[in-house]
Amino acid sequence: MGAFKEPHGGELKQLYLDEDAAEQAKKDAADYPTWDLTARQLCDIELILNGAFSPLEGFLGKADYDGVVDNMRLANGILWPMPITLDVSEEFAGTIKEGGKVTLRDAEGDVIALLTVSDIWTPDKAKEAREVFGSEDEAHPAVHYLNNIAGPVYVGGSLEGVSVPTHYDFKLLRDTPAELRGRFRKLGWRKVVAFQTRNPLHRAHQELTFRAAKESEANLLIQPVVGLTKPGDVDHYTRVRCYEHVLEQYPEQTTTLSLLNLAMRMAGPREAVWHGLVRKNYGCTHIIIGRDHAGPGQDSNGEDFYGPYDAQELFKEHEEEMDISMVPFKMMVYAENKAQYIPADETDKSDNVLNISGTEFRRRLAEGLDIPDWFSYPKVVEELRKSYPPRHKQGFTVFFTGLSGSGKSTIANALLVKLLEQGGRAVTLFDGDHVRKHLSSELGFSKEHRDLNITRIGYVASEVTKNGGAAICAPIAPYTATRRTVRNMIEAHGGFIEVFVSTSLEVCEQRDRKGLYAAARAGKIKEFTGISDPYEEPENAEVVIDTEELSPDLAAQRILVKLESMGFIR
Ligand code: PPS
Repeated sequence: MGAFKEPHGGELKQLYLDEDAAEQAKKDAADYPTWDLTARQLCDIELILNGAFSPLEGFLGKADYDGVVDNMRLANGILWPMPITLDVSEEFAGTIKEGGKVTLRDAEGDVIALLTVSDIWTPDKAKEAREVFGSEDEAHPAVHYLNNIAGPVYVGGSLEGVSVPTHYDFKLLRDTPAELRGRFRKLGWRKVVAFQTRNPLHRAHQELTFRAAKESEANLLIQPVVGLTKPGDVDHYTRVRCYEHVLEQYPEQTTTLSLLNLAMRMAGPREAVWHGLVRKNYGCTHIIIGRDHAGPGQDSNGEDFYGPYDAQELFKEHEEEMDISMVPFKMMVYAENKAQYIPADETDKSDNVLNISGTEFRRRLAEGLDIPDWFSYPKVVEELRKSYPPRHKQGFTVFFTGLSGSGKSTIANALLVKLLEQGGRAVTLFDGDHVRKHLSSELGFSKEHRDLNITRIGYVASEVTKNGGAAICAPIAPYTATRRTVRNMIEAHGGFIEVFVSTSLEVCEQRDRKGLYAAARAGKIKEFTGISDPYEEPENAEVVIDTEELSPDLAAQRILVKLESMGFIR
């Protein structure tokens, strides 16, 4: 396989207009309907325009899309496994026509490209899910995206690039295919093995990548994905700082690092072929394909979406045509008795093999426990510990929910004082009444307004949590779905402890400290929770408090014990 032949399907595409034409296009752009590109579309368009997705010249038209979905081929027969489509709303689709132009902008309103529309159609998403991702199960992140996030109409057409999408981070590490090919040429690298990753690298990865490069007598390109990866992955800022540390571990002049702004689909076998074609475009001659490459995890029945070697098999079938070689990924394990990493299939009975799984590694990070040097590099662990501090250094939100007069505020106040007494974190209380006065004064009690009120509280609490503080929220929050939304907002940044104050309606009404229940019964207050408006009881709250049994002091104490057992306070 020769290095640096032009990629499959012809030359490397470069779809940007020259400077004068781009200036003119920016002026013309105002005359066309505008579509604001989504985060995924921005990733896709960058790689179409810079040639990483050669031979694509735009978002797929209908014939190409059908071919790609049915048999991984464009209408002209060229291998291309992933539908790269521009999904839009029905409303927007109604404003455009085939043959017309569309202005594509980024979130700041900058014109990225002009699209000449070739096709507008409504795809069969269930078929796309089955054929491309092998399943209609929404536990697959790409199927979830297809069904719930992507617009219902696809628009195909060719692109004229106007401006390069802006990145403010890691500028020196971002390369176009032409730039990376140029670097390889300059360095005299005739054979290059690419390593694709969306995770931080530890010693085992360094060992396996270096071994793969050595065995192929090639140089090594670490090309991590920094576009969109699997939800829950380590953020790319942290990862890139880690990669830079790992780079120091390779012998000089052997290895280079370049970031790829790809939006992954986690499509296993098809994704592996796609990754191969992209790396070929970047000038690589080999790519490492591992066990369960780009795997999406498990489906709703707890079964793997793809077999562990499906990706390698599909790649092998098309390897010749793709003109890039697969280097199968070897599992490396640490043999303590030999004080070195060896391939798992070369160990023998006398070896004392050590391993720390991904889950165990995350547990140790969360609890601030030891991570041995044989597993990772101290500088990598330090970066990860800074971004993912142990729980006792993370922020958290205690979110009370319960009927009016159930005792939420009283317990919340007791908890506030106890946390302040302990010290160590800034504590902020968002009590229902206070929030209604300062944050949501214009809102009433319709479902829509209550949801808005709760998501506002959730947003502010998530900011407090993100910055390491403790937020205590005490609204009624009557709807399960809204509470779940808030949980998702906050759990991304720290702890979320839902406390259901389960005081019954009868008791709340008997107490009626503010006289609101009487007024509600008399019809003077409308939409009153429990009387004329619903309250959906939480089923999975971390703490349930029955105020008929527990004093506010003991209730607050119970929450502190929960926080302790979860590791947030010690
Ligand atoms: S919600 O549903 O979470 O947005 O409600 P919240 O922001 O917690 O506001 C509840 C407080 O507002 C007073 N109030 C009412 N509650 C429920 N329904 C109606 N219609 C209503 N009108 C006024 C009441 O005092 C609630 O305070 P708490 O502290 O819960 O008793």
